[in-house]
Amino acid sequence: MAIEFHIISIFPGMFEPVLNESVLKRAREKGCLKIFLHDLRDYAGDRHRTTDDYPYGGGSGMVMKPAPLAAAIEAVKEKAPGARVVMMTPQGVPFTQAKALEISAWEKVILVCGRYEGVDERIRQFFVDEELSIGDYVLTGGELAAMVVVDAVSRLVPGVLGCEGSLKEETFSEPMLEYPQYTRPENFRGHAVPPVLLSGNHEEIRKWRRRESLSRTLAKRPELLAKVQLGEEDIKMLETIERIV
Ligand code: 6GU
Repeated sequence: MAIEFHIISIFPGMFEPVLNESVLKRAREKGCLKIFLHDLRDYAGDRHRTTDDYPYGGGSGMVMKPAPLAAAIEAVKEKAPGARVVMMTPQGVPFTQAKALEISAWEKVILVCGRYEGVDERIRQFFVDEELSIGDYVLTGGELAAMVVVDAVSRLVPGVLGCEGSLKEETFSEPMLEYPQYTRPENFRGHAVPPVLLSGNHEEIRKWRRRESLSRTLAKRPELLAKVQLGEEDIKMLETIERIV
């Protein structure tokens, strides 16, 4: 399995330092992750390689011109037939783990990074399949958001992570927070590891971890619990957990 990302941006240089480290670097070397960067300025028609202009109707800020974006999307679509076009914008639908899983099954993705105060509405209407936001705050542009999407999606593509087992239990596949983890030493500056983890009793360890996940989720992200399919054991455990908030 492999996935191919095409990223359209006026700052293609932002991506390599991030996408050329660690897991993603190795995935690219192995060939299961392909990333192509496209400089939007290459599709500007003028000598100054202009990609923005003043808004009709006035107001502050600049708007990304439609022509360079349309030309870039069309050219990239020709190199990547069948690719879906995703625009990164704070107006998009929230990017979630479920969305990451959906995208990880696509073969080719074009990520368009918005900049300035906005993008000409006709691009959104006629050239983009969907819009994604990574959260309720405003970034100076879609570049960091696109990197978040590439990272979260890539690690779900078979072969990208060395150990596929680590995918199963993690946060948000079931929308619960993870239990606390410890490694050596057994006593760190006077603070001991919970004894159950040293007991060798796998059933007790499983129960302790489940209870910790439930209590953490209840304390920090109670709204997530509504989405979890709680079992009989979970409900019993929750009854013994005091609500902290
Ligand atoms: Cl995708 N773009 C920008 N500019 N700001 C954001 C965002 C995207 N997601 C959250 N904030």
